[in-house]
Amino acid sequence: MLLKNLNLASMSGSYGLMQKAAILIENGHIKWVGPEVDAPSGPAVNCHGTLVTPGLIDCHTHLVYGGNRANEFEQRLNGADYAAIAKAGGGIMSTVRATRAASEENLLKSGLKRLDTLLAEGVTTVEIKSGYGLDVATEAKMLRVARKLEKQRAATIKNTFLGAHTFPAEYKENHQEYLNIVCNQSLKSAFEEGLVDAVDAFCEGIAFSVEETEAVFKAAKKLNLPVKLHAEQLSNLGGAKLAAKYGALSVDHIEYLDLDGVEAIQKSGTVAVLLPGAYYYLREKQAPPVAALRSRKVAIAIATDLNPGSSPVHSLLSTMNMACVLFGLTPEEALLGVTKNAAKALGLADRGEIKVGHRADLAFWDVERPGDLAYPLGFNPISAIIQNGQFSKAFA
Ligand code: DI6
Ligand code: FE
Repeated sequence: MLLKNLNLASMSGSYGLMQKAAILIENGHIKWVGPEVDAPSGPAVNCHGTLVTPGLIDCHTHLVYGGNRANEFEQRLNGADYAAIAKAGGGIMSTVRATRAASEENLLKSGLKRLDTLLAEGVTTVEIKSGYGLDVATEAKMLRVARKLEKQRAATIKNTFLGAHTFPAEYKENHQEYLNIVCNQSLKSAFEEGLVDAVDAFCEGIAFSVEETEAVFKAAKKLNLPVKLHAEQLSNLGGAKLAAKYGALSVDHIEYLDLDGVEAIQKSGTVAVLLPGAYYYLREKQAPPVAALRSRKVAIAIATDLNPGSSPVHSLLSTMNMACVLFGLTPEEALLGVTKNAAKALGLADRGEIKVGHRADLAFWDVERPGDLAYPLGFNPISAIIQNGQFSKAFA
């Protein structure tokens, strides 16, 4: 398939702009890209001068879960705080109870609705974490649902095991026992079922300590799985430094990351994933250290963190806007954060830019310039979508 009359933003390095560009797709991959005048001959799809970017990548979501936490949203606005709700048995544990009780069929149905909302904005790759099961069977159930979601849509889904999301009520007083279950049972059996692409943990006062997180990372490394970490979201425990030591793909949240932490992830080539949705919903005051990340040239990605508690955000475009307004990212950094750098955060070398050899995952937009994508809130300028070389949404 040859596409002509494109306003290209390849996202190679920076926007990588080219007017009157053409793209040749073969076997789901980009075979050729360049000025239209140099394009191979043959019948072509006229793209009417629309802007084309790589398909967007949401590299951090928890979109498979049961129940909802609208009540906690209301409680917080009546003065309760996120950590206090969690300590009282709500928070993550509340979603754990609902997810354990939900059938696979219901999780699939509600997950599909959320996934489709993301995909409608030109998202073509989504990461989904477990972590609302916290027992062997339910962790596997969540990841199985994520694999089924991938079968039902042309999008790529990457599964992340998050058995170390928090200590379930039944092991609150016996961390060691739960760690044994995570490392030697849950992770192992989900891995053997082919359900795990990476391993994550929540390193925080209300969840796993640095030492406990390290035990999970060791178990991941034994299985040759890449790691990532929810780090320094509510406080600075030094989780990012540990993640860097284990060559983590990404450290996520990082509002409380200090300069030592920035330097550690710079050395390890770990991506800094910013989650402005959680910052916004929790009405957090401390913003992540964007200036330090920038000056050290750490790759910055952004993601929805779609989850029922701290970030019921179902829009990656809105997340780009929030990263700009709340964290001061430039629109260009925001777009790199959902393309090239988000691919890196998932360890995917075959997407995130429009270049030869990459997957033909493309989003077409009714906007003049790529910077316009981060500008509105609640408006979706998508025009067409190509997923793995095929139109999943055609030009109107
Ligand atoms: N941080 C988050 O933002 C999610 N998990 C985590 O460790 C959401 C957790 C939740 O409140 O359900
Ligand atoms: Fe998260």
